[in-house]
Amino acid sequence: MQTKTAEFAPSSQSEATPQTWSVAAVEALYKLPFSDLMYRAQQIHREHFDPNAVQLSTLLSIKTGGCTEDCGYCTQSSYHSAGVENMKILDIEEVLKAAKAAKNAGAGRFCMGAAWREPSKEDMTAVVEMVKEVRALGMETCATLGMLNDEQTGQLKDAGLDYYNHNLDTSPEFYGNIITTRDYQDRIDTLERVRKAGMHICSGGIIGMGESLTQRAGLVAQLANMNPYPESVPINNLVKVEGTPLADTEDLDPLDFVRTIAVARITMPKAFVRLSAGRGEMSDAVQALCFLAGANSIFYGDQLLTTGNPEVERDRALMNKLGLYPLADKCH
Ligand code: SAM
Ligand code: DTB
Ligand code: SF4
Repeated sequence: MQTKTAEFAPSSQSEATPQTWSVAAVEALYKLPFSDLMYRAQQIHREHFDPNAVQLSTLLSIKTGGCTEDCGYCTQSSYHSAGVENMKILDIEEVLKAAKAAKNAGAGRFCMGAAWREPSKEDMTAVVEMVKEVRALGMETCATLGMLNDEQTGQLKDAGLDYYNHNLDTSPEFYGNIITTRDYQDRIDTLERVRKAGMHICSGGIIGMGESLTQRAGLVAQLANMNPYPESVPINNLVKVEGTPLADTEDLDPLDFVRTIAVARITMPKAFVRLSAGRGEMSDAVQALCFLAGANSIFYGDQLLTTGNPEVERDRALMNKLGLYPLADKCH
């Protein structure tokens, strides 16, 4: 695939005058006529980015299952019975093999995920090695390992970690319906430590967990009001898995997902907005609407963490059909 360099990549968000978004203002965006919302999102997208360039991140679960947290959506929680085994951490060789394959397939960023509440000392030693070696392949690095303390953010920064993913997941008001083993402030504290250590933040949430429109707007407002807001904002559509408490949640109207992408684009103009989990269940037409709404990043690779993602071949075909190309952005 032809790649394109990041000539439209955003400059640091900290330069911009921070704008505060009330939940009501975000909700009002959601309620715009669909065409007006899309038009606004596209105008803003085109002001800051090449609208045809898409950032590609490949995910690898480096430690799967057996998690001590009770996140209601998650297959990896030991509170649920989604049939995911508690596995040990992958060897560095397996991680590098997957990273090389991702690079060869055209991914620019490699994201390592672990089913931990927080990493232990030994976990950190292994992850630091992985980050160094993946970065040495010339890829951007991202990790999502749960909560971090100051020492750990320092270790990851020194190892060369470019992005840390830690999602707010939902609004503060709805959070307690989904997770009880750690609170919203824990998440904000970790994100503040990541920022203080000088890494880029990847933070977003999940749509379609039974939240109200106001609560959905509440998540976007929380993200947009971070100062600076995250460089990368993954918007996940809940992947419903048998054995998790959210397995029987009512389906989200795909247009409400598209609206969320547009609202994220308008409120966080310079962020990479990632059309994340749930693409496997989306038609090409819905995905095309998401790109029109301002999504400019995807998870690329046949697997997310424990669930499937569209196959690389299908994504290549979709990108060709839409005239999209991978962004060869480098933040280091
Ligand atoms: N254990 C770490 C943590 O929770 O911070 C990192 C891995 S965790 C699986 C990363 C994120 O994946 C979650 O915060 C959530 O937003 C997303 N996620 C997990 N399961 C999902 C599902 N079934 N559908 C959509 N998103 C999901
Ligand atoms: C994010 O926001 N979504 C990714 C990544 N960050 C770590 C994870 C999606 C997980 C989907 C369910 C699974 O595969 O287990
Ligand atoms: Fe554990 Fe992360 Fe899954 Fe929550 S989302 S149960 S912390 S792996």
